[in-house]
Amino acid sequence: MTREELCAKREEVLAAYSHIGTVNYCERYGSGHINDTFLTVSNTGKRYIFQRINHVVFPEPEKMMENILSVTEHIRKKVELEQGDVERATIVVVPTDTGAPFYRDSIGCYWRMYEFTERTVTKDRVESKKEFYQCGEAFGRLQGWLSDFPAEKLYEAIKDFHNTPVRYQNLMRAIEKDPKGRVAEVQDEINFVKERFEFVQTLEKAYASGDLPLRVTHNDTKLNNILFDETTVEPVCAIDLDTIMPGYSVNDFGDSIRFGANTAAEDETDLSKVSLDLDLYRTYAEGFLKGCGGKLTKTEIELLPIGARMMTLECGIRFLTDYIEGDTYFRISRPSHNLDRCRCQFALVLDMERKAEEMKLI
Ligand code: ADP
Ligand code: GN1
Ligand code: MG
Repeated sequence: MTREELCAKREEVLAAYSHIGTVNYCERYGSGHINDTFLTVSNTGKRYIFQRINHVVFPEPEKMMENILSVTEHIRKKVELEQGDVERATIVVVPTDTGAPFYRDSIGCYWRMYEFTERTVTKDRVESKKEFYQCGEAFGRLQGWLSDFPAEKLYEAIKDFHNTPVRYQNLMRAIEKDPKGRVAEVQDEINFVKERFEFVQTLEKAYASGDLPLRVTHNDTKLNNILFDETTVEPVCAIDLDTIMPGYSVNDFGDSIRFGANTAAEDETDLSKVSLDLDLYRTYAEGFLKGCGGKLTKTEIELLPIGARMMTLECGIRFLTDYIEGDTYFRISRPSHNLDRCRCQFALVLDMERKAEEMKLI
């Protein structure tokens, strides 16, 4: 959809939310790779997060929104018991004028609105150890709150989302098809993945043998999916609940490390800048374990460093697959963006391999 088409649709959809008042401002917001996010301000001065859900990535938005409603209700009950700030502890879905949690527009796209959690900020890079510790604590706490959520009630928003062997197979299929003729230029990256075939199976094997429990997890634990209080920099809530599904705790840990403990940005092209910051790794681990409140098993704790390596390798595999397939999944802002992101992830995997012993000791 072109920018103009998107803007035209936005008008149609906002008319379905007339109860919020007249919209005075609506502009692109945030740095997510999947949904189209807009910051919207009504004439009452109230702010909203307005999103077009990427329904190629999320094929059944109705069911995904049901997940979000039931998970946020569960979280609110937990926070109420802890006498916390219920209003700000989780995202709040704003219904349409007819009371629905989303709106389907005339060309079949899905849109939703959240209350903007005021006096909060999101961060794309770790600015202090303290805030990374708190990010770990917040994601750990979320896992604790969800530990008694009935997993069978959850719809699997993206099938095999963090099933790394399946991601590996998807890459092999993309290589075979080579729809854009890009395979020849990424032989080094393909070999890098193939050399790690055995490693890719680690967590699925641990699950199959009963060593690794399936839990209800967030599955997209990037730093910018935590809202921090703008003055105290305390974590206020975890957002982006689209992928809450059964998963492994070690992957929630791992994806935060992949993104936040990298000394470079996710798409850094100067690979000499890419490395694992062991100090940040330790800091996050401490926060996450505190947040989980003793709920992780001995095996899960032992597998935390594997989770970090797995999520980094898997994310690199996903970027590479998308590059080969012609950039249809992740939003890009330059032609080689997905390849740059892939190379950066693989450089980080290499550094994690070098630091495996230290990670284990921590
Ligand atoms: P994506 O799946 O594309 O990453 P997100 O749901 O993470 O979409 O939203 C994108 C950005 O919008 C977030 O990183 C955050 O900055 C902002 N955002 C989302 N929800 C809220 C909210 N309830 N209050 C304030 N900001 C929000
Ligand atoms: C996507 O939506 P966003 O930007 O928070 C992706 C994650 C990746 C991440 C890489 C639904 O997250 O799985 O790890 O990009 N989300 C989905 O930055 O695929
Ligand atoms: Mg996000």
